[in-house]
Amino acid sequence: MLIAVTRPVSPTLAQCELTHLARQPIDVARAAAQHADYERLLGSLGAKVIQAPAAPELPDAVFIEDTAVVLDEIAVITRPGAASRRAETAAVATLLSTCRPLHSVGAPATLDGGDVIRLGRTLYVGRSGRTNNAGIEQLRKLTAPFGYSVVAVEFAGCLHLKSAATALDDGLLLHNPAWAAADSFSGLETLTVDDREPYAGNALRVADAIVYPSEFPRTLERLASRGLRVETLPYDELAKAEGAVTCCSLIFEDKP
Ligand code: CIR
Repeated sequence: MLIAVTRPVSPTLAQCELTHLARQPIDVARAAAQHADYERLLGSLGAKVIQAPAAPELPDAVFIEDTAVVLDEIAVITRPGAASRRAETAAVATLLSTCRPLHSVGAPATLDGGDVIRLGRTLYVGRSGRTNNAGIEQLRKLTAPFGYSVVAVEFAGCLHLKSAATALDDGLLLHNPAWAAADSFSGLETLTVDDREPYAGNALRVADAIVYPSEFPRTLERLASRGLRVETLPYDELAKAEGAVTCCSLIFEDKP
């Protein structure tokens, strides 16, 4: 069965980390309502939604993707690049320890799950303000025994690699070439975002569907005309905290 681990929106969300966005007022109740819709949508797509414990004192806890990289064989607990986010990992580790053997990234490494795109046995890992070389190397060592290869990717202009590109299936990437050069993903087929929608490169695969924000109608059209099954939902309030749809869940098979 497909599991989706989520974490509630914290009442402190407005104090979130921000890197590329200007701070603007966040309506936490509206963000929580959008998050609840997101959880319902994941459930309707066949995932069993498991909520990690609320962490009201951790503003960015809802963006649980950054705390772990869950593969079929192991889960890697990250060491988030933002110091304010490091306390998020403990509860996630406890929860994931019931599903996978756990490994952890240790100092001086930093790694955010939002920088890791998995396509089959290849992990594309963004070198970013959040993920450093040591983080990439530790992930490489931890996953190589299971046949994964790690490809480091340079990008600029956005927070995480997954703000610039995400997998639509194991051979197709949704991609904003303004933020990550196309040759970083050589050999892969890419579908580019509409250049008026720079934030449109983040889509979440859930079973045979793509969960996608309704704020990017032009890129949505490109996804639909590819014949992909796309389920949209409003996501603009969580986006003010620099979050995107992949950030709010960890999705994996309970028994791969
Ligand atoms: C942060 O800056 O860490 C949060 N405000 C947003 C994290 C978004 N996570 C993601 O893209 N994976």
